[in-house]
Amino acid sequence: MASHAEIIVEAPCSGVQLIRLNRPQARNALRTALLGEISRALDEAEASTEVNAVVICGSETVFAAGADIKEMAALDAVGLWQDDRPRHWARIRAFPKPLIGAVNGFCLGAGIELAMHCDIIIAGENARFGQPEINLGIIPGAGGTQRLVRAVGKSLAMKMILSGEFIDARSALTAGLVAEVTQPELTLKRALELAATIAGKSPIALRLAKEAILAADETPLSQGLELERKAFLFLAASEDRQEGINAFLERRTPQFKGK
Ligand code: CO8
Repeated sequence: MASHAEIIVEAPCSGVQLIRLNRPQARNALRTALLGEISRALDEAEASTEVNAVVICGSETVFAAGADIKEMAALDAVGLWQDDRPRHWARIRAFPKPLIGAVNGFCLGAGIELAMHCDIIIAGENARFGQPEINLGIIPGAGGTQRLVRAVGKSLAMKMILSGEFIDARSALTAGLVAEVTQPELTLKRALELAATIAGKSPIALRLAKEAILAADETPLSQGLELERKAFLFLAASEDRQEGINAFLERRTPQFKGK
């Protein structure tokens, strides 16, 4: 694994790669260098046959406090236009393996946008989600206006983005932004457990399932159903499908190979 200054990339365990955001002095503010490190870690995770799922976490009290306001303040419109950030976000978005966010504490601005790039969010009771950009005279810039409305609906997304008010973990659960709420000390453990369960499934089926679910945001129902059908048929040619069915019939645990 390559060395990273602002994230900690742990050795894969049970098919799961853990990426810890590690910039505590700035509350894990996602400056461009940090986003670049996430992007490179995902390149490595994508290429590794040992990794079948990835978990991203922050600390016990902060997932990420947003973009780095000091860094962004120094950029004018041309600087922002030439910025590498959109490329890093696109990389995170295109990561084909399951990506799980373990969120404790503040998850704000670009932080909630990073969490929403995850396929599943597990939140601690102490999680606080917000898009406070309006307080800076700006709006979300890494997909917040689009992903939040899809995650929580129009009224709550409007309230959060127009007022800058935060919501707590329970409200995030009720709204559908997160999948589960746990005690803060168990958030990472639960995310890793869930990731290990997922990592034990067929890598090809996981990849196609993720692709089909994400396509739901981009396509009309008829096209989405067509995509699902094609993916379903494609899987009929995989060894993993045969292994899954055989294992069920033989009452044993399947050994998926991603073939
Ligand atoms: N960017 C840069 N530095 C930050 C950020 C941030 N987003 N958040 C915290 N820090 C720094 C603080 O400046 C402080 O540094 P220093 O010790 O050198 O003064 C250090 O982290 C600790 O911060 P606090 O003392 O505020 O820590 P608390 O634990 O009391 O509070 C909070 C934690 C609630 C997370 C608080 O720090 C906070 O409100 N942060 C900002 C949240 C925010 O507004 N996020 C949205 C950012 S905007 C965004 O994501 C989109 C693009 C932004 C472009 C801006 C162009 C002008």
